[in-house]
Amino acid sequence: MLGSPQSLGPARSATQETSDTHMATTTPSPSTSTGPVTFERLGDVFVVTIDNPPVNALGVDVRRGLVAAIDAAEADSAAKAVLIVGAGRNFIAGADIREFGKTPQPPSLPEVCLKIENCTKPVVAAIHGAALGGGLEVALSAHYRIASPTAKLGLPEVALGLLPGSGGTQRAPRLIGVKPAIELMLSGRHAGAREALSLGLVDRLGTDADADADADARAEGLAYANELVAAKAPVRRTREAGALADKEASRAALEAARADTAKKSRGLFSPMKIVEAVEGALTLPFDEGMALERKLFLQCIDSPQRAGLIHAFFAEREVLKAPETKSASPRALESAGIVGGGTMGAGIAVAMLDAGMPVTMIERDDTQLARGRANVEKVYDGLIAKGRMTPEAKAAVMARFSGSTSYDALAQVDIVVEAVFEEMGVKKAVFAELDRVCKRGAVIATNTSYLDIDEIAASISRPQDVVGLHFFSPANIMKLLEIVVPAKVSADVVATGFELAKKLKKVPVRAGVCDGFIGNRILAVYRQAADHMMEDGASPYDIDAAVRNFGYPMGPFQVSDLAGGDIGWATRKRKAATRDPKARYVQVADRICERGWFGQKTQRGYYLYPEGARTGVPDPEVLAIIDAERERAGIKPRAFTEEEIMRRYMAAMINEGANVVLQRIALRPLDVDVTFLYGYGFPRHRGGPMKYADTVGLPKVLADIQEFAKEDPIFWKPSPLLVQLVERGADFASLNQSE
Ligand code: 3H9
Repeated sequence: MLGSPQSLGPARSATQETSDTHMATTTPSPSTSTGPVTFERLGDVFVVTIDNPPVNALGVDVRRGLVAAIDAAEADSAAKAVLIVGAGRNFIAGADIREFGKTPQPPSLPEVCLKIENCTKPVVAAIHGAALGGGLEVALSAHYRIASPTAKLGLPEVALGLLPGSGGTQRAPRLIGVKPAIELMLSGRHAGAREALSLGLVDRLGTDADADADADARAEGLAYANELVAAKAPVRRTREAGALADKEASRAALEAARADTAKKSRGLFSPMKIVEAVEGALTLPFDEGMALERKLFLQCIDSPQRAGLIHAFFAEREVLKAPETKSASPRALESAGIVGGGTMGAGIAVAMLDAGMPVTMIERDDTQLARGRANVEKVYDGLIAKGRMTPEAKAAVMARFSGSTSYDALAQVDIVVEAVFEEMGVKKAVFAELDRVCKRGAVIATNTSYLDIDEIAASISRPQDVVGLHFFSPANIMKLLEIVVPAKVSADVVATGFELAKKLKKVPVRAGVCDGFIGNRILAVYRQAADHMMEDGASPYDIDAAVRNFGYPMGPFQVSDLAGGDIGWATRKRKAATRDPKARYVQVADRICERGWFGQKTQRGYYLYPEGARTGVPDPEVLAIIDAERERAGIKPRAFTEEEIMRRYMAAMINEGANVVLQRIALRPLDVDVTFLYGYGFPRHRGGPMKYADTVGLPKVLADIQEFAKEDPIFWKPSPLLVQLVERGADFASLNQSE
């Protein structure tokens, strides 16, 4: 429990005994440490330390502790100033996100902030590490702020579907003006300490920050507080700050932000609420502005977007906790080899070069090697053309790149990623070479999208070293990395895959071996649902529009045009022999590909791309092909609403997602969610397909599937997992605990 006023007895009496001697300002009081907030007086300064690992989030105990600390500081007559610091790596990372959606426990954070601001003694916040969200709002409620040079300050609530709800929307504009304050809130970005100083968000920069950053922040904060005491600095309340004095400029900045938000925040709830709350800072007295902020904050808390975004926040951290990352340590990962210099191989090479690794590329002859190198250089030349890289920086990166036509050049590398043609025979030939040349303990990875990695692993003498690393194109940009775990791989190789993802700043998801792993396997199913709807009466343009309106950046037919229709065509031909002859097969895509219309690269696919345009326009000839196919299949087209399109599209995705979890291809539903958020453009505010299913309600999803099954029982087979969960009254979230 927290320090009650009674438990502060010794601290108070120590002060009282010496209150009128010189010692009163130099003798430390015993510290009170009964919870995550500790307080003690050091001379004139009452030091309040928040120690709530891992990131000093402002959970209920911290909030209570802060109130108790301010009360104690007020009561301590020898305390002339108060210093608030964080223990560990951060000042405060914000409100405790895990508390949202639960019954709120008093005191609320706005009350805590007001308490701090109303303190009658100057309060100093000494910031190091993160001061984010509620953490920055606590700092803004203090009267003076000092930040270490590496501190990061921001109001990132928007990324969680929220707005700063502890006075941030009212205090930040008053302190630094509408324009920079609202920009911080709408972007959610973290500002560095120097920028924070120039904005006026902090008053002073500390001088040092290293491994002992919290000790430095405390020492420098203490020195600052003592200086303020010596100078008899007054209490200085942020709510009385004057940055809104120029009413016209403030209003202009607000209206510019409003117009920009209306344009950019497609479907997102909280950005416009931020604008509304900041408008309150301009038009209302502080207390009323705070009441408005609270009202809007609670609206955000209640929105499903908040639940989706917070799910995404935790899910992307949870995916890192695979069994192998807990049980094993990664192997060395200093140097890399890539086999294959096509788009994928070159993209992976760039990702590794960007992470500072030396990369050796293998190609079969000099011409192909030159092409591979050119593919790598093209990426950097693009950056130079946009002014985002200097030729010197490119030269420095390319100095770490080497190429060879001999596998022997890979003898010393720590990891090799094979990215050659998707054909089992070709892959096995490459693996035989790698088995021959690679040093013992090297990780041998394949970037295959579909092939059986167990079979590839079994073809060499060291299956324990073989893992799947499925990058997404363009590999230097796309964040998702599926780490595909074959049966015989050793745990430290899997852990090395996760370590590589960290090095490359990618989001790793552990996947089991099957055709398409997590992402492409599920994609294959909902893509068919889209094809069925197309043949049944919805145009590809209707379907794309429905999917975009759901929040995706693009619809499935636009994606197909971007990726190149020939890729899917080749896969369909490969699978033709094994396809269930009774299963429905829509031939529209084949008709389009037979004409050589492969999408953007051939200037037409489902859409027309006149003169290389990147946004397509609907093509009447495609509609005629679809009509002809409907006729051939004996289908009388019917109308689809957007809602029906999305019900079917999502039901197919969720059902296959459930199968993937059931078969342990994905460890948990959240692994499916992260795969789709980072590899397939799934709208983040919906949290991922499995979270979305929970939001809609599993009984409803199952009922949809059962209804659709009446038309096509082969395609629409309810996943046994979905059925089980509905029978138990459970949801996907119940399966999300890490193992
Ligand atoms: C807010 O403040 C609302 C207010 O305006 C109004 C309130 C009324 N709560 O990221 P890491 C956990 S909204 C609970 O791996 P890093 C995280 O899940 C909040 N837990 O470390 C992980 O747990 P685990 C606004 C949190 O060093 C562990 O801490 N603030 C919170 O790479 C380590 O996290 C934000 O949005 C939290 N607030 O990065 C900031 N934050 O180990 C959110 C983290 O069990 N946080 N955890 O997996 C961050 O951006 C990063 O965590 C940070 C550290 C940069 C601080």
